[in-house]
Amino acid sequence: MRGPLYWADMSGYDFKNIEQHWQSYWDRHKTFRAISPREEGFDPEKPKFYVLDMFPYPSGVGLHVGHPLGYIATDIYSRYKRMRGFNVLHPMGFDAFGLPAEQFAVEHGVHPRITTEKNIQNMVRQLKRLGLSYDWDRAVATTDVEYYKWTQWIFLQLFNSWFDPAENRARPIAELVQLLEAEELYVDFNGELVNNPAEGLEGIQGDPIGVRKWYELDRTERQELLDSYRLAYIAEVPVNWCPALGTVLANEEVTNDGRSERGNHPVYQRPLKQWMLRITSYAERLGDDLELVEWPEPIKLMQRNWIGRSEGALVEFPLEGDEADSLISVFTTRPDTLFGATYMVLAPEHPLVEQITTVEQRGPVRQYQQQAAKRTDMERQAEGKTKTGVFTGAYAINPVNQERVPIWIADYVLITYGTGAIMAVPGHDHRDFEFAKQFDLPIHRVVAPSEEAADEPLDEAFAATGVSVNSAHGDLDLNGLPTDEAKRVITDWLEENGQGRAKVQYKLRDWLFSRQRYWGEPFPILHGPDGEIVPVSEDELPVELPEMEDFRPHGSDDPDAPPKPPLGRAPESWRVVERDGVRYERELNTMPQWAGSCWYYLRFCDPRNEDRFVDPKAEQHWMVSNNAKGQPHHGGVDLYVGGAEHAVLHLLYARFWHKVLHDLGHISTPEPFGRLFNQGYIQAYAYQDERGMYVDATKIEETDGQYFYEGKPVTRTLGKMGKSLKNAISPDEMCDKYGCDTLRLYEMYMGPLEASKPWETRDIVGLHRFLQKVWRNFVTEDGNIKVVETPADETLKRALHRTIKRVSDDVERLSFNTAIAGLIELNKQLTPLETVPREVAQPLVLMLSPLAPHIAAELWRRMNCETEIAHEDWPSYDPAMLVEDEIEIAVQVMGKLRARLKVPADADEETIKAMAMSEETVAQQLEGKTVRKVIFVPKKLVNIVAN
Ligand code: ANZ
Repeated sequence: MRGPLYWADMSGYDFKNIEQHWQSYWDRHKTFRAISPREEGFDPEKPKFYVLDMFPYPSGVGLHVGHPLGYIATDIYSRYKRMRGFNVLHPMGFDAFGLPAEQFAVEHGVHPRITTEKNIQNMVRQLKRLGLSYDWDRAVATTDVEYYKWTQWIFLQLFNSWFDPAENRARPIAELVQLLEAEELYVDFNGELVNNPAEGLEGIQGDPIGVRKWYELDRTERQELLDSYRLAYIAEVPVNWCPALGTVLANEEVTNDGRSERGNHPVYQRPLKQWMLRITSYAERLGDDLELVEWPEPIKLMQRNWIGRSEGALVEFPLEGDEADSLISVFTTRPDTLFGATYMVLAPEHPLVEQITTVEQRGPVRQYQQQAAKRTDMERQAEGKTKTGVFTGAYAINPVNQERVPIWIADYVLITYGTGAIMAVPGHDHRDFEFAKQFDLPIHRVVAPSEEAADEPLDEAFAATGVSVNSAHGDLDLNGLPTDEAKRVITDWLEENGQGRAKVQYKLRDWLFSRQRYWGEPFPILHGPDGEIVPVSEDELPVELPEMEDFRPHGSDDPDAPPKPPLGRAPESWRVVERDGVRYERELNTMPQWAGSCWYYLRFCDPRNEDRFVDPKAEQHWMVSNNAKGQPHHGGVDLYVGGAEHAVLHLLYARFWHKVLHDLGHISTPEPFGRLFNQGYIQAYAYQDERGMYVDATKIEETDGQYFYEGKPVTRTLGKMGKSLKNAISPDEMCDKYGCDTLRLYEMYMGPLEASKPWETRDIVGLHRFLQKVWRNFVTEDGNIKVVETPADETLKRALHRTIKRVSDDVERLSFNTAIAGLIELNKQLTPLETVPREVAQPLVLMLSPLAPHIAAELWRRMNCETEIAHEDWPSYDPAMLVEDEIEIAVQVMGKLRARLKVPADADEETIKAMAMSEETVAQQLEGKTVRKVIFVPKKLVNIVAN
């Protein structure tokens, strides 16, 4: 592997040429190629390690120094794992469909593919300049036709599957047909599947008598039945419709005051026919399987809250005097409070409203419904808002005591949750209490801290648990039972009396999966003349986006105008497909941006496969991992690093697709990401002038602690780095000035990886000096290497072994700031020496190489090492050399003792500070905070000031 040495600029550390040389060397030699099974050079003995970054959206502005924080960290870890003998997969790609590219294209009249490709090129250039050890041969963009062909294929898998509740997994829809044909399953009159004809008689909805068999259904009924069970289906659902943008928006894309995040246009709630994915079938498994993965607790909690599991009961309230025996079904988490239900509330959109409202109440009810339609769910549920509502004139009967309860409609009840109706218990629910006060409805106490307090008046809702009181009628007596017990007793009673049953309810909604956009994956779906939905067959994939001149969504001022997706204007040759003389129209919506990122980590295992989305051998090699005990762990990617902003959507959607593919036997693991790590943010000072406008942070002058812009005073605040605060710093600029090895070290040295921390360009110099010192310790002024074969003295040897132990431990737990501190310390010990003993020089350069790979590769070669340093073994230490004096240091955060730290007696201030900050409990305290100041009392104390 010995090539020509690079001899430029003998006088000093010539980072520019060194970095250029090694980057092009790695490119040419494909040094970081990951080798899959069936590929030449594959070594089955080598364990694999899969390190993944959340791939970026290729935006036109390129990267700022905040973006690569996580990329640098994963790169260090990947390089380290390679040196530890792993076959490392470390790929990169681009999440390239989506609104910004399309918006840019519309504004500048360029095709989104052209802008996207240009942006990708620029990002690749920027990433390569950071010396990141990606296997670039595996790069994919979600917009590549060869990639989205398989996104469409996965969509077909979803379309052709149903979720079998009996087995709690997805199965091919053909198996549902078989079960129906074999009469192992029947359909009841609610369209629900039952496996025993008698069950149809017992539906708690009351009405069905008997069931229907498959052969009794006509063609359309069969089609409808199957469609209603597919994991991908079309439904009319209330959506955020933005006529001005001509598209449906996700909740996250709508502001609190009901306007579009982009462009600030009005957004209306309206029912529209949309593609949906049945993620709700997986609610239980998505919640339970969080146990299987090693993720930060706050992210698991956010996913659990998003899934929103509630245990409770469905209770049926009969309508008073209703011959048709209609029932109002409610979901409650507190069935024990049933005796305190003094009224009911239906969501204004509830289908029963129309039927039950009395003639006198029709006017006000209708008016209220119109008013409610204008509000978003968020507004409707806002705390502290005065409760509003209207009486329908109708009554229901409380099933436990036969009392009449008035039925109201009110917008604090949402149609999208539970059954869209509630039993109101004002004595024990805050919202119901406010409502009852507002409208003078009775408030009863049915729960008390103790039985003695049964008749204590209620000044506010008593929402806590306690014992049931005032809750007996006929054979049912809950009095004196603690809340949990009362819930059980009443639920059993309801079930026995056919008035209800236990129910687990989830907040999770099915995933709205279509967008009225051009720049997305087309659906592989055709619509027949009589509304029939036909999938495109696999061998006809991909369905390519048609070339179009005008791909703009056509907006409208009229909120009732139907959506007109841009693909509706595609040439007829694309839109219309003829088969056996029948004309089919292609689906005109496209998939949302989340689709492509749901499975890219699988494609990286086998990115050029033309016959399958991933080869099973490659998938098994890269995705099946062993834990410390040698058993396969449950997630495939061994380390996934990205921002916490993806806590729910991307991570939940990807888990869902993964589980479906797993159920259908296409992949091996139940979870996609075994270990997740969230890096913090890089913040930067931002400056505002008197008018509050942000001014260019690079043009600020400081005098006596005051900040000036063009001579005028400005105020300084700390904010997320970016274009909007005018405080972005480009990595290109830092690479030009100091080199990317310096930039990499600085970003890692700023603090623990998970903490957010402010960028200080003047501090980067410190790390640059460190590398210059390393260079001077190894290379003479006239370019000769100072490494010699003479042995090191005892003290230096001990220092080396201590450093190896420490840096290995630190890198293993992603604590790169302390690892760097360790190397700085070791390098200091070399400074007074004329020459460096090889037995110290080599391990030092090896340890430096994941962190600052270019200078390390250069020194390695100058030391006459013939091997590729990237594939060298990580140095090991001799435990006998570690015995040493240690002292204990107290670590405080904001003056509060958080840890006691054992540090080497001779550790310097910087090292101790860095160790203190990365200590586990301290790091936890610092999470999400910014370190303002670190006070150091030698041999005693570190106190960290952060907020
Ligand atoms: C009676 C009751 C008594 C309730 C009590 C609470 C306390 P979570 O935990 O979020 O699942 N609810 C049910 N469906 C609703 C809807 N569509 N819109 C608004 N509120 C709804 O909350 C479940 C509780 O929220 C249910 O239990 C119901 O009020 C209300 F002392 O029923 B409860």
